Amino acid sequence: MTADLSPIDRAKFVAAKRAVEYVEDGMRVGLGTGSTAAWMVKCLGELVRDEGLKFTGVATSKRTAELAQQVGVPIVTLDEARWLDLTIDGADEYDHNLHLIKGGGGALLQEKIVATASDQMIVIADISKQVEALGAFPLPVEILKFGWQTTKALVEETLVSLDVLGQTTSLRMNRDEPYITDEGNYILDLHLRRIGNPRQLSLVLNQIPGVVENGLFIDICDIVIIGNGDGSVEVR
Ligand code: ABF
Repeated sequence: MTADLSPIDRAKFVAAKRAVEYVEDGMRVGLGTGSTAAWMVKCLGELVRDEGLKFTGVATSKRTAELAQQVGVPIVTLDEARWLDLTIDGADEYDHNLHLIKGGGGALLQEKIVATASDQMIVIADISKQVEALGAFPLPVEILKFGWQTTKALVEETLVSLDVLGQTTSLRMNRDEPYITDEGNYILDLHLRRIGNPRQLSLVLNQIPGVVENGLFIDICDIVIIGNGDGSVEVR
């Protein structure tokens, strides 16, 4: 599975490989979305096949559910699982408080619901995701289609009132059409450069009617496992 990996893929793979060591028999495990999380799902598939690991997964996107099926990871819905022991997912940025920006892959809503329903959340990442302050990566905000332009204007007004740097927003596109999430919503990407107070911004954004959820994960992540291109791993 790992022959001829580029340094970046090796970094993602070794982080994923270390993270699956936390999965024990009988656990209910949230399965993240994205290229790093995909390595984790493949590693779990290997453990099921080669070592008879018995656990159930809850996918955070259609993509992840499909991959899990392909590699033989048993999946149930979150409603069937109700509460999870552990979620393993990627991130777009993490800071020294282990606050995150997620949602670059478009699955932030299910990712946040699943991570919040877990006793423990482990983020797997390469070192490029580590930042001094969140915000260089555009902050995804999932919004309803209904009245989306009004919601966008309200979000922009809110950013101005909070004096957040940058302040441009764009509707995420998929070729010539708006990007549609698994839940049938749109995504606004907020280009902010630096988020001084992520906790406040997250709370205020979620007060806006039309906003379904934002990509700031505050006090949700417990551990970050960082993979490096040379195959070494750090745990924070
Ligand atoms: C998911 O995948 C997202 O929340 C995040 O946007 C993205 C990270 O993707 P990758 O691992 O491909 O960089 O975890």
